[in-house]
Amino acid sequence: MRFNLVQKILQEHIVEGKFETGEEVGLRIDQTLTQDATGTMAFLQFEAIGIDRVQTKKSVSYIDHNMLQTSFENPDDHRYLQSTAARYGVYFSRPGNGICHQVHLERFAVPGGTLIGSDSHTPTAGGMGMIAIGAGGLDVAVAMGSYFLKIPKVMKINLTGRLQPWVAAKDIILEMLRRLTVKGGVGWIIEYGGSGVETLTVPERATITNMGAELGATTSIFPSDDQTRRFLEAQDRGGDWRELKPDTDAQYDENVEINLSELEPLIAQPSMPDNVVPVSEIEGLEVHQVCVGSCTNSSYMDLSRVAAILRGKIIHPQISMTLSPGSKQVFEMISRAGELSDLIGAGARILEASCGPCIGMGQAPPTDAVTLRTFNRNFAGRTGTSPDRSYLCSPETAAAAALNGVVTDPRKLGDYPIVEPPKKFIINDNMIVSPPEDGRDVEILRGPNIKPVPTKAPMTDALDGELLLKVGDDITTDHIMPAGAKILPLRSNIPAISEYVFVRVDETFPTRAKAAGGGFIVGGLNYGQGSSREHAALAPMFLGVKAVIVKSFARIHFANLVNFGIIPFEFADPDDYDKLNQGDRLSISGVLEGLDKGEIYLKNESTETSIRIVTNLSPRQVKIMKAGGMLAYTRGAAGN
Ligand code: MIC
Ligand code: SF4
Repeated sequence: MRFNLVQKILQEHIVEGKFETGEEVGLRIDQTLTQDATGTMAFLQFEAIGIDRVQTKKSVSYIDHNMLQTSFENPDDHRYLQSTAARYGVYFSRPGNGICHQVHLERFAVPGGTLIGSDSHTPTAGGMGMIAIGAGGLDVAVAMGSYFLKIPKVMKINLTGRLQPWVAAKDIILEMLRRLTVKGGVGWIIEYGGSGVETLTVPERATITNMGAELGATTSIFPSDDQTRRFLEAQDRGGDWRELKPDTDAQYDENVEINLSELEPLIAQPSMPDNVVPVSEIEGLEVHQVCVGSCTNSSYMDLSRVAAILRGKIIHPQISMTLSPGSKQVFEMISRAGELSDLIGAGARILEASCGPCIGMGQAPPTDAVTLRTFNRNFAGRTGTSPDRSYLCSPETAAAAALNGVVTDPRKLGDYPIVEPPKKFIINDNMIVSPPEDGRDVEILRGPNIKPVPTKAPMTDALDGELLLKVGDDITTDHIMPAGAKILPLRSNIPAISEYVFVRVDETFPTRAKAAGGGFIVGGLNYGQGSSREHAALAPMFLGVKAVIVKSFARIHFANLVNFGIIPFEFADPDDYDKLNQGDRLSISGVLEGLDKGEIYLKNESTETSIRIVTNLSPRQVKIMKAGGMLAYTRGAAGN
């Protein structure tokens, strides 16, 4: 048998089940990561499950999202997370140390390992040859023991040729989004191969695997080769290297060809990452803000190149440009190399090493302004301004616009600055706190905004209620549970955050849902794409949402709905979507048997019609649904 890379790593980690595409298997998880916006909930649930210490080789708790401290909530969460890390045997990355994915790539990711993270961009570590998967906080809490995954199909992307000057790794993934769309990766793991791979450094590969999340892919992965060895040696981690490649003639479920030499600078237009066109097509568009950073493009090489482009020049007077380094290591490196001075000299506004503007933690653009961002998501309203005009591009394209005040094909800037990968990074892990050998005496510090996790009663055999909201295709978790500086501090307080469910779609939703005593939601294709935030399931559950009926689901949100006892139904016939209207009275009887059979009839009492709806649940997920969610199920299984 000839195996591809994904199959090799998964097989090494299977602890339960049969290795077959579509089968659910239990995997041994080597590492986990959590971040502060999802981490408080993950650790509250970890506490509720009642495990004494994490069972992974390494778990890391990062503070990088909720960095604005306009009141006590965020700093209280940081303190809670520092204390839970010490209590349960988890490494703690202090605020200021950087964005989880960048720091994890630098200091923790290991070729051939498995990583589950409570953030959808966890696949960034796939650039290091890891199987790295984003999941909801509760799944990560449980994964600190074990994790279940349906074996996805594997798509091979064969890269040939070499990127031309001013064309970047970001353009490769934008090209993938242009071709495959935000739904194209659902149900797939994407494995990169071909002669073009060896021309890409690990941080460049990480830009690509990071944004595989926008394709909806379960994860993306590169082989571990000499580039990987050089990166690890430069990080003083040469001992973590191991060569990993697919067998010759390994089989894939689909093959895609990309010739790197033929790519040109690309840009995603508002408000979807797959709305991609060549930069040259929209040249001359006036720009008002440029933001460089985020877990997609904040490596040392990225910032160093931007500094080289801006050196000795001044940012266009109409533009406000921000720059957020991905990590303390990156920050220190650009500082010692003098590149920070170049950036400051050119007028860039330097922010701390964190997610910052990417998640709407400040730097909202002005009304009607065009903002160019090196980030991965431009979903409507995510900038903090609504409506917004947010574009996604490479650091090179962002820097060109920053100088000219209009969208500019960076190839017009002249000589491409050569930036060599560092032979040695500055290594200083003094912002990573190791847990004590025995944390049982550590006191867990809780602020007043940290409320217990709401739970749900076991599933009942009959459900009825109002169709509270009907939405279309590609609804993101940013639509369902918006983020931003105002709402994010409520992540550890479900009653409070539930007041914001769907407000960007319909501000009356929370009030109506509560008045109706809960009900149903109907949606189109790829429902729940985007982030891993389980709040997009937990808060609707708190408002009484019983089932979501859609044409298709995004992977992580589907799992989160299961975890919180909301039934994820799909239309057997997608045309039946048109037979349901907001405000209709719906009912389902024989739910428990329906869950076993995977199909059931939904009665529309208002029109007196019935339609067939189906579930795509594994036998384990059926048990979770019946128990009322994962917490109840796990506690039951552990006898707690
Ligand atoms: C995002 O980019 O949307 C986030 C914020 O990082 C989320 C996690 C969250 O909502 O806390 C993600 O990508 O999973
Ligand atoms: Fe942070 Fe943005 Fe990356 Fe999410 S996408 S982890 S908010 S930098």
